[in-house]
Amino acid sequence: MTSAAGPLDSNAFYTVPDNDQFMKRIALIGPRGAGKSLLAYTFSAFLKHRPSSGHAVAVVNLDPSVHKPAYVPDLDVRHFSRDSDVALLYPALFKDDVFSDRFSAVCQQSGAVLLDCASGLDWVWFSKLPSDFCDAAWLVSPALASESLMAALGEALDVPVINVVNTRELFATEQKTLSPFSIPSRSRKDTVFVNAWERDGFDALAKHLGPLPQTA
Ligand SMILES: Nc1nc2c(ncn2[C@@H]2O[C@H](COP(=O)(O)OP(=O)(O)OP(=O)(O)O)[C@@H](O)[C@H]2O)c(=O)[nH]1
Ligand SMILES: [Mg+2]
Repeated sequence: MTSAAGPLDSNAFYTVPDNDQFMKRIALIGPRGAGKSLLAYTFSAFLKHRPSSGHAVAVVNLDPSVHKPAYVPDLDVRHFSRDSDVALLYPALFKDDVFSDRFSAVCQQSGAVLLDCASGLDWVWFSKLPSDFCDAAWLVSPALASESLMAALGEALDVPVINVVNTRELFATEQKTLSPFSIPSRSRKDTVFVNAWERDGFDALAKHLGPLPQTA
């Protein structure tokens, strides 16, 4: 993806979902403790119980280091490897025929698939999730991500990226101000505020999946 745009046109590097396409496979990425796994659990439960969802929801654990996930994964990276260096693990995993087959089977049986990724963002640049494994990425973070970070993630992952701001209530105002993520974003189209614990903001988040495909 190339662009002659300058820094003020960072939106050119990533595409915000415009809700005309159903985003089925969502990678939850972000810093340690931002609430990716809790969100995977509570948001998948929310979708499952929402009458209009109409489809099963699956959660794939892609965190090899997790001891005891809050949910029962439909597919679990720990059955393939416990190598915590995901920059090395992910490229091998996505080339693994057994994993690929099981992932495809989970996707076929599910309306939405949440991929609960390992913490940190460094691996994104060294071993991006192949875009044939995910349709969009949700950056779960305790404060607003900067335009430049969003642009960099969109460019690296080559899928639409939105910022899901979670655990915000856990941080003091001073910390929010000092956070490197707190540069105000010009565009709010790509930002959703949730509380994974209280299950707040989930209706707005579900809209970012786009309209459900029509079933025959
Ligand atoms: N109060 C509150 N606690 C939260 C929220 N989201 C997550 N937590 C808590 O924050 C802690 C970390 O949440 P996780 O879901 O494990 O975070 P994670 O991003 O998966 O963390 P890693 O897997 O280590 O990267 C847990 O104790 C959660 O219960 C939230 O919205 N509000
Ligand atoms: Mg986690």
